[in-house]
Amino acid sequence: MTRPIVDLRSDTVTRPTPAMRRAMAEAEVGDDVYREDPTVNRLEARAAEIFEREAALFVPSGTMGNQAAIKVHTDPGQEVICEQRAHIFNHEMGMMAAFAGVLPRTVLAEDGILTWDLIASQVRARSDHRSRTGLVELENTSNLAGGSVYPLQVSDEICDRAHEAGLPVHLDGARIFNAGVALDRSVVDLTRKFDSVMFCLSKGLGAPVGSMLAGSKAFIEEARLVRKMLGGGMRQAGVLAAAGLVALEESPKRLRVDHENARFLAERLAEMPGIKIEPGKVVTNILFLEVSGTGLTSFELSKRLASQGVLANGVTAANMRMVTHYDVDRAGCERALQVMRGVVGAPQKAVFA
Ligand code: TLP
Repeated sequence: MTRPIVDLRSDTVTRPTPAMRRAMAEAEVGDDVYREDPTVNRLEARAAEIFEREAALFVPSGTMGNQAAIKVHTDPGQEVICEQRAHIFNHEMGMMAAFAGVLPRTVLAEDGILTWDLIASQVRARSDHRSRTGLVELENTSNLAGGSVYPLQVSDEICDRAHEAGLPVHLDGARIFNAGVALDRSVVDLTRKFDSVMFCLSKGLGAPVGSMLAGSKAFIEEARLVRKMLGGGMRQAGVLAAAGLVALEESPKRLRVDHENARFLAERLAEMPGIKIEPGKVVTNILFLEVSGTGLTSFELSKRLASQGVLANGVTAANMRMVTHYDVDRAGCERALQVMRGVVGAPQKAVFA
């Protein structure tokens, strides 16, 4: 009998739940470019309500949401201050330069968590010689820093001080509901001071497609135009929005399970030969392992795990990422650990065979 795959590559791999599929089949639809899709309209209104914002916009992906926000907030030639591991800088295909014509000014921060002190020294005012700062961007949770979470007073202070300096602040909140669960705070508390917020329906919340951008009415009207420029006017998108509505109502309350599973994995991986991880730092659903002590690169390790039905991606040669989500239960985690033990515990001869 073949065993089911344990897919720890990302929480993007979640498939729609039966409730989502039912809602999709029954969705009322219309043409969303004419603003006539009732299900999209409901999703946008509900997202705005949950985040206590004037308006929200359904976009096909987190990348489009972030890039539309950058385009609306900035002018060409300006700089965007973000953490060195930010998704907008590393994983959005250079789009801030290609589309908005802006430069990233990156700052390395411990655990991916910027502070106002780190940002302040990078802010460039109007000058005859230098490009000017147009935007500050934070990511919560910070994906490439291992799902770390901004303490509320730190992100609040950044927003307050950036605003005093005349700068807008955008939040890449792809996993903001995970941050909310980790801090036991509402997403409103975590996001109220940001000028705009992007969050994903298609990650831990489990919807098949889509992200939301939330902000003021004026901001969202501009972002709607940018979405259209990017080819993101989706017509009868109610079939997707229907799954998003289910995700928004049902999924946040179960993210705690993903966090417990991530900590469960981290604690046991930490005991394996050649693997380094600090379980105490695993506070949401993402874990990074340092694997060089195993004698394998993360890419080789990844191949060996895959051959036994466990999927996890190498990020750098020394680092591997695992992400827990709705489609991986505790038994799946146990199976992943068992396979990992078999691979890293194998004698060197077999390892390099
Ligand atoms: N992240 C993906 C990959 O692109 C790395 C993943 O598997 O984690 N912001 C953050 C913080 C993200 O992690 C992602 C996706 C996005 C934005 C973009 O979302 P999509 O994939 O919907 O464009």
